[in-house]
Amino acid sequence: MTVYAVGDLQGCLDPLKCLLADVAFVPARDRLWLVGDLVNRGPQSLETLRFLYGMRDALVCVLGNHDLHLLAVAHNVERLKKNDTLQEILDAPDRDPLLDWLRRQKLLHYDEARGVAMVHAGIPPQWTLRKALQRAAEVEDALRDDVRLPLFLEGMYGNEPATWNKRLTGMPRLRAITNYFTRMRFCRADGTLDLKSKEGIDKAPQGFAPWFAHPQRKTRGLKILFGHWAALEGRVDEPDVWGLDTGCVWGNGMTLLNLDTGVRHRCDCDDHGRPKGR
Ligand SMILES: [Mn+2]
Repeated sequence: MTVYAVGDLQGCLDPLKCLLADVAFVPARDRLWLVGDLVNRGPQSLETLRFLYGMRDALVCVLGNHDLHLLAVAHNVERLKKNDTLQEILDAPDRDPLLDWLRRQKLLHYDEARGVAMVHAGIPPQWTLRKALQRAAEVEDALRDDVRLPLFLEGMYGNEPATWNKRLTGMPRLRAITNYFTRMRFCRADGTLDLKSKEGIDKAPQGFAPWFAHPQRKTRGLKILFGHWAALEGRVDEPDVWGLDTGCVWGNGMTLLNLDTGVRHRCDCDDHGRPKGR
């Protein structure tokens, strides 16, 4: 068995298929980890979800902001935005099993034997792994609860509270947790979020740094895989932090990491999220 991790798919199925063929991936034997944002913006969101669902026993997946947005739209608590490419999923005859599988995925995965964690956006500097796992479970529980699910999806939107406080309760608490795991890029050392900037590290807002760069970050030493931040182009200047979003949907590429060897495989993509020259 070989374990691979792939960056944000965003509805780009062909590059994923190319990469899996390149490494001769066998679902019955190997494992594929996904950093989330499986759908949206790209050309094949429905086909991507179906493909993953068909090999779900071989997957470990964490949810991204686009995945949560899909769930919110499907539960009629949010509308599609202009650039969303999710309508085909909403109209699909098999949408229910696909969406039900999606909402049972995690926000944070930790493989104790490998000492590797995976999250869509990041783990805020002020949280230990233990606290992060507990807080991810709070949101995961809400997603799995039929009664709480629509209330959570309706309340999860918004940038406040920008700063974590362990005495937060209710929806503000779940929103802060969700924003850390699925939307964070820049924050202050105390975890205060800036959710507006999407640029690279050289464009950090005054007083802010990438979540992984804070010297006092409590998860230092832990291997962490993440996606979400295409502007980094996979370059992270931290020994144990691996950025896998290389912007396939924006005409860059898709990255597949062999977790056993550390070798990165790449599929270059055109502006439509299709493999280039294949
Ligand atoms: Mn994202």
